[in-house]
Amino acid sequence: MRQINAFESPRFTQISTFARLPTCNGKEKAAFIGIPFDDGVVYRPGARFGPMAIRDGSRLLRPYNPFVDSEPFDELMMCDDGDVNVVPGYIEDTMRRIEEHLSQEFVNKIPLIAGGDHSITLPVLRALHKVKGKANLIHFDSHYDFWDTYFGGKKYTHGTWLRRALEEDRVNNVYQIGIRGSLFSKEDLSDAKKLGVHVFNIRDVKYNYNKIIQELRKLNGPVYISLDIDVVDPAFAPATGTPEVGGLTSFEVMELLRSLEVNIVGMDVVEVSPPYDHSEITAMLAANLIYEVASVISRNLRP
Ligand SMILES: [Mn+2]
Repeated sequence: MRQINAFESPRFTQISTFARLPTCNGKEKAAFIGIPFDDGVVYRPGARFGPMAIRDGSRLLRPYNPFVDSEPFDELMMCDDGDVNVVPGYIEDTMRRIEEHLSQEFVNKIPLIAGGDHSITLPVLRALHKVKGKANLIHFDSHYDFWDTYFGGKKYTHGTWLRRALEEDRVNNVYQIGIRGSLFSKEDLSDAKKLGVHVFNIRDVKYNYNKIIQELRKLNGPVYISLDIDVVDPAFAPATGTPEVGGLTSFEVMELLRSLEVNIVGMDVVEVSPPYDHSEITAMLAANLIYEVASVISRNLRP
């Protein structure tokens, strides 16, 4: 058993690592990594505290996932690789550090990342592209995140990372799931088409669930999952930067993840802002979503 034994050492004790797993020593197949940066936000701050809260929210995770029939911690020899050294207040310096750090991780590990705001995903995709070539992107979010600039030409925010990734040709097919909420204008809808992004909005998920599952199963080649916690309804995930009402339940997003029979090479859960949380609701959900994806990865890797 890789976790600290909960029958000997109570779950509220010991140094906080993800799921009370050991720190990494190099041989592992998957690693939890924190990227505690939130200077890309345009509304509520606080996602810099995401990795800390998600580690604490993961203390109840147990080794066996019965719904995926998987023991991800053992099968992936999962470990906690600490945090990227971000530079508060300096987004471009931070992006360089993230890219450098993740370029090492992607070589022989599957990174399971806790953000941070969504601006961190651009340098992660740059690293992934550099190491493994272009991957498909499954993007769970209530927002498109492909706006061009904010505040007078500022190119790097948590609402622009996807447009930058597309401009830089870092990704293959992009599927967005759970999109909803008010938009800046009707043109946002046509921009999705122009950019070649496949959009499944919240109604598609609620009314045509099986069609989405079938579409995603057709994805060939490596897949990166980027999950903004605001895809989940604020009733289930209140602690986030730009909440949108009328979203997925925590069960629905877990089932969507469990259904993915694709080659997942990495993932992130971003935009968890603990100062807005209550009773660890959002942090526990984020920890469980990382656990579900790890479970699915180990199931899919089995011959
Ligand atoms: Mn969002």
